Amino acid sequence: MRNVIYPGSFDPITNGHLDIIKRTAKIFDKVIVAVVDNPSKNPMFTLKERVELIKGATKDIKNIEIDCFSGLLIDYVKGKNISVMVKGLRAVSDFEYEFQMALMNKKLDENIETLFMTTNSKYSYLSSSLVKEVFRLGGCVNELVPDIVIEEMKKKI
Ligand code: COD
Repeated sequence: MRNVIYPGSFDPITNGHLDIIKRTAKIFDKVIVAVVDNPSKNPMFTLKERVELIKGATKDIKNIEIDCFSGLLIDYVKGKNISVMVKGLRAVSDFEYEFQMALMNKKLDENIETLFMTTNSKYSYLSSSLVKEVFRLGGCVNELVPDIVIEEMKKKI
C-alpha cells in the first residue's frame, strides 16, 4: 500500500490545498493530511478547528485521513512508517522555501522523499494568509475556499 503525507498549517484549508489533496489521492492509496500544531504562529483557527474544516471539505474523498502533529515533521513521518510526503508549489518563492526544507528533511532522514506537485493555475496566487486578509477587509473569497470555511470565518470576525 502506497501512503503519502501532505503536511501544512491549513489555517484555513483553501481550494488550492483541496486541489493538491484530490490529485494526490488519485495517485496514492491513502493521503494523510497532517496539520501542524503551531500556536506561536497565532493561527485564526485552533488545531481542532482546522482538522474539522479539512474533514468537512474532504468528506467525499474516500482514501484520506486527517491527523495532526507537533515537533519535527520528519519524526512524525517516520513514526507513521511512511516514506513519502507531498508539498504544493505555486511559484519560485515557494520553491526556494520548500527546496530548503526538502534538503534539510533529507539530511535528517535520507530514506524519506519529498515530492512536489505544481499548483493548479486557477489557484496559483492563493494562500491561506491572503484569504484571511481579503475576508477581514470585506472582500469576496467565495471561489477560493470551501463554503464551510466561509461560514466559520464569519464566526471569527
Ligand atoms: N496551490 C498549491 N499548493 C499550495 C497552495 C496552492 N494554492 N497553497 C498552499 N500550498 C501548499 C504549500 O506550498 C505547502 O506545501 C502546503 O500546501 C501547505 O501549505 P500551508 O501554507 O498550509 O502550510 P505551511 O507551508 O505553513 O506548512 C509548513 C510545514 C508545516 C510543512 C512546516 O512548517 C513544517 O514542516 N513544520 C514542522 C517543523 C519542522 O519539521 N521544521 C523543520 C523543517 S525542515
